Amino acid sequence: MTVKPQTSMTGLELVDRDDDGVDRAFRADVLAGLSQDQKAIPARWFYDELGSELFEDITVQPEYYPTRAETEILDRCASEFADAIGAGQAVVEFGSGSSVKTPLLLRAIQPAAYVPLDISGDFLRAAAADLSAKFPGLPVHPVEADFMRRVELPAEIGALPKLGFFPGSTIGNMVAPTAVDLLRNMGQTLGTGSMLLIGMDLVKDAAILEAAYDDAAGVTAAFNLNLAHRVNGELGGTIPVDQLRHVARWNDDFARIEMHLEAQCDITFEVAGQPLTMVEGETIHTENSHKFTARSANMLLLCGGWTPLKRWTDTEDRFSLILAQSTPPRSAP
Ligand code: AVI
Repeated sequence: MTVKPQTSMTGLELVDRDDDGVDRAFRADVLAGLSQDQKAIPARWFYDELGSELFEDITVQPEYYPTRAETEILDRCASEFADAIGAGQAVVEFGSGSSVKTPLLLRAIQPAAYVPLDISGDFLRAAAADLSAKFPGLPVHPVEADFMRRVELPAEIGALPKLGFFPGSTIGNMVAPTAVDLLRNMGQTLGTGSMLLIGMDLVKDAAILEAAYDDAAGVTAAFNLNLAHRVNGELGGTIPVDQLRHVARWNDDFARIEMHLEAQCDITFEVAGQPLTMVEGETIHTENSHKFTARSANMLLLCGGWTPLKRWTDTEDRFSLILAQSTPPRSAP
């Protein structure tokens, strides 16, 4: 089974294809992105089957600490999660939780129901079956939906208190307006007074961050370059992929790691019949991974309608999990 990060920024299952079988949204995003001054392709297109497998490989690379750090928090602080959250919650996971993280949380807090939300029905069914097998008495209600929008939750959990779970720091892959929209939609999906447990990666030394996104084994490079291969394979592209190189660099002004594909010489190519050029050193921007401080994380949550309640970090202070509560809308300070 392929694994993808817990987000709807991943491969879409309900694909709108033209008569030649081309994914219209992929083509539109790529052509629009490559016609900008700073060429760009949205990160959601990383996750075809190979991209999802490469992402899974990234998470076990020695330099890529976020998955291990977040898992350590969930494991080490289980009793604190139980105290802060309490039993009897309907846990609504944004993205289907096939990873080890979800069982750690469910074991810690003894929920009344589990609702995985995912746009990909296959992932959803696999994750739901996996969780049902691990927690035999727990009602599991999978919902196939794009959680970037407001989602109607199953009637069976209507009366239960709700805890949203959004691990992985996928929120960091969004620019601020998109992240705020998502947080607001999560609040509408779960209801005022609900809680959210969200993973957010922390600002740290640039060298550690750049290594995490440019591992020595070259897995992240392969993940990034796979996007160009995907454009060639699916959109009739002629990008000379061997003349692109993976670049991961820390942008201090925006507190984010940026991934780019950089032309190593002047190149010309076509995508979907469109002629394109890149001069040596020019890049295609493929991903942002924002990193947070305690304050910037709180500010983002507040902008999205969530009041931070409690924060946990791993023993090396690399990654945070924040518990927040959906705040009633207010018109005055
Ligand atoms: C999915 N997301 C949280 C990963 C991250 O760390 O930003 C995606 C990733 N890109 C390269 N490595 C990992």
